Amino acid sequence: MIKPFDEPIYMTRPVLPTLEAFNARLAEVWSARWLTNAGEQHERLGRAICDYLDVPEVSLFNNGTIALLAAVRALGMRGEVITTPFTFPATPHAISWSGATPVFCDIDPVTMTLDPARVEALITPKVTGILAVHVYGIPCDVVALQSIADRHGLRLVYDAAHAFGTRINGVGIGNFGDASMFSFHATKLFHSAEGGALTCGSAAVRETFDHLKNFGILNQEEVGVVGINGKMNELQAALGLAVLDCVPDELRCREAIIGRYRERLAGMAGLTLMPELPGVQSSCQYFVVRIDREAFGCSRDVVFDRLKAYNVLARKYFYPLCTDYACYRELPSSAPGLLPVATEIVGQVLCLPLYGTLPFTAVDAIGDMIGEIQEQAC
Ligand code: T4K
Repeated sequence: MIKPFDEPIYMTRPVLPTLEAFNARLAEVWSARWLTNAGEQHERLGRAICDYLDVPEVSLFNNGTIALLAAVRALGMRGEVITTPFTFPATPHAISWSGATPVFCDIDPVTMTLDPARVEALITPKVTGILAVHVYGIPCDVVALQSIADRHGLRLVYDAAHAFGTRINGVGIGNFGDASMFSFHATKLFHSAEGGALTCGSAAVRETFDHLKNFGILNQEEVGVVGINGKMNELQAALGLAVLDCVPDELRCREAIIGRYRERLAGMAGLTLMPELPGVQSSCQYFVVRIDREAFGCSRDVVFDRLKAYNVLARKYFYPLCTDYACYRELPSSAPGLLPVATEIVGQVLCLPLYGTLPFTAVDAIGDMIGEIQEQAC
């Protein structure tokens, strides 16, 4: 048996700038004596994110979930909102916290994102919008979804939590739909420990996001709407600026690691590697594989448990489906019979360790371990 790793190999590790680089930014915060409420670091990070994502407008937030909530409210997505069950709980929660009801829709068998044909079949007069997720950073069918939204007069918001830096034919992913949400959580390629952003094409819409995240305050004597505190503070923004400097190197390392996984795992029976779509530049946020129990020889859950015995802490993102949570199980759209593709895929997915400092030797060993698990299963 291959020797287990001495230390746990986590699915991800945060990108960390040098302490010196972070301290230099902190020194600026200290000398300005300005800690939150649209300070200098916040403004600089906002401009840098606009440049990096190639979007006209950005509003920074304290985390991605509050950003999503603000987008749903600002864009008036009431009644019912069509979304995917194959995502992190924050996606349907943002709909529910806004007082709307999620309508779960099945996914495409290759991209694992919302299936546009299924979306269209679910539209009723109660539906006001679509909240689609670029799951694992794999882009949704943005053309088909936009056409559906236009034909039915629906809002279209993207949860792009995993898609920082994804491009479709050179176009930044934050340019599609009415708005896109990015998460800057510690586990993301780009992060500010906690944080998030909304991008959009219109300055007027961005202003509504800015008001909503600042209690709805219009000026010192007027509050226009029921807002919330969703502001990113100066410490988060300072960390974000320092991390952003590290992103190009991190991306190069992750691309090389993904290439190595692909070489090592290619052709293994019953294993489907994350799809590579033509014209798409990947965010390299996750490296997900699908394990077909029959063809591979054992189930995803067995591979997960055996990898753990080797000290490899892979993750079953995004198992279970949101429709299996107690808070959504009773919705009519949660019936598993309506979600055959998502129900099959959720039992197959496994995210393997992916972060810039993961050595090739570890990638090779993880490949050998998966091979050994298969040999033992057959
Ligand atoms: N929409 C989607 C589609 C999302 O995936 C998310 C968040 C959101 C919306 C909401 O965005 P935020 O409000 O979070 O900005 C993590 C993250 O907390 C969450 O941000 C993320 N998605 C989700 C997919 O993953 P957990 O509970 O699975 O993370 P945790 O603590 O188990 O950490 C995962 C791995 O990272 C571990 O193997 C260890 C490593 N790790 C983690 C942390 C926090 C570190 O090495 N250092 C760290 O500081 O949720």
